[in-house]
Amino acid sequence: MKLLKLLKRIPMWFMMWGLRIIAFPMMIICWPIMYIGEALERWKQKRRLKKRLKKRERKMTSVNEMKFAVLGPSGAGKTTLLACMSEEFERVSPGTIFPADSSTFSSLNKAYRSLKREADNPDKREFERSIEGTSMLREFLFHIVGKGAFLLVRFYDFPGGWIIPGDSNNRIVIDIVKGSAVIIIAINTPYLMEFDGKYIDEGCAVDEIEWVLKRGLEGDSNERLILFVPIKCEKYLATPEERDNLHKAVKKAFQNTLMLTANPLYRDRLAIALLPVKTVGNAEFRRFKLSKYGGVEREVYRKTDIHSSFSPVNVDQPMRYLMSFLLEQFARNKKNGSWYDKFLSFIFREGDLKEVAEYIRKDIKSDNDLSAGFEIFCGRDLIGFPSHN
Ligand SMILES: Nc1nc2c(ncn2[C@@H]2O[C@H](COP(=O)(O)OP(=O)(O)OP(=O)(O)O)[C@@H](O)[C@H]2O)c(=O)[nH]1
Ligand SMILES: [Mg+2]
Repeated sequence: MKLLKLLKRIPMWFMMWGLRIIAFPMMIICWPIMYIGEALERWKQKRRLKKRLKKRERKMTSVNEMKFAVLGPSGAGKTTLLACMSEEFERVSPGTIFPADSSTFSSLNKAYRSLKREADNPDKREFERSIEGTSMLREFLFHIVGKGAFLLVRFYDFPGGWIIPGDSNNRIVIDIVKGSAVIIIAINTPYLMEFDGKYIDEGCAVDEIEWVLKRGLEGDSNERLILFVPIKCEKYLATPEERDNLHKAVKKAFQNTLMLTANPLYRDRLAIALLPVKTVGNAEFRRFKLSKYGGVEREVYRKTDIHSSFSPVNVDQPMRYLMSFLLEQFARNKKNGSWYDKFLSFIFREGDLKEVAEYIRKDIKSDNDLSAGFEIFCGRDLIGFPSHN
């Protein structure tokens, strides 16, 4: 650079000394060299910046990859919930999420389709098991796509038996919870509500879930969203009184987790909400078929009407909550980024996810909407709701 500046000055010096006869030829020789040199330097700078941007992008991918997981015992309905959440969300808000690879959602689509087929079957009054249990850890990837930017979301489905503390895969579940910004707890509602919760240990595994949560949350300072999602709860959402009873039962069962909201270690970085959903809509719990040992052999569900069809309610909402939470985190990380990150983001016109966040929040239901029967226990602002709401 110093040499380039010198080349610019040499003809000027000759001009100042009155030696125009030398100054003009010097201009013709030095200035083109100077311009070529400067262009070369700019090109080198751009290459260096590009390299650094690539490095930064690598960092962004790992920083901005968000994870979530569903916890619940075997048969609670985790896979079904994941399938319905993504399908229903995609149906009501098309063009927002995209599978990151072609195989990602195919197994979930299959689960969704067989649930729908069973619900729509006009020849059967009883609603029977529609999918097989999960036998191994499955990972799913999708992108939330905004204007020139995207957020990679990874989520996990694993066999419910893995949450039992003695299980050899229990450590994997704890590690998944440790790495997940959002944890969904799938509550097998009939076990919580029937016979005053007599069979709660068989179908809800509250102690196991709270144990995994405790181990997964301790020792870090990350913000988390915990969503309690009661499923198979068509029967328990019919009237405001029944909804109230459901809320009371969830609060009583998971009181240890809810007590975290009073703990100064967690208070400001934890959002917890209760979102009961109807995944099927037209099948209600009837009774437990008991084994000869007195335990539950299976649940019996009946369609409300033989001609009724699959009619999920609010199944897109858990997806909206978790996405809104992840996008809120993404926006805050970006706002609190270094000046260098902001500068690069400006220079390269990096897109943002503001519009997609607005789109997702447009149809989000809060606990102000009494018909939804939702309750937000803490962390409204972390989810993206105004805190005074
Ligand atoms: N009636 C009714 N049945 C449901 C609902 N959701 C799931 N099921 C049934 O419950 C069964 C178990 O659901 P899964 O989604 O496989 O449960 P899971 O928690 O993934 O179980 P594992 O994979 O064994 O851990 C399915 O065969 C469905 O037929 C629901 O909302 N209502
Ligand atoms: Mg499963």
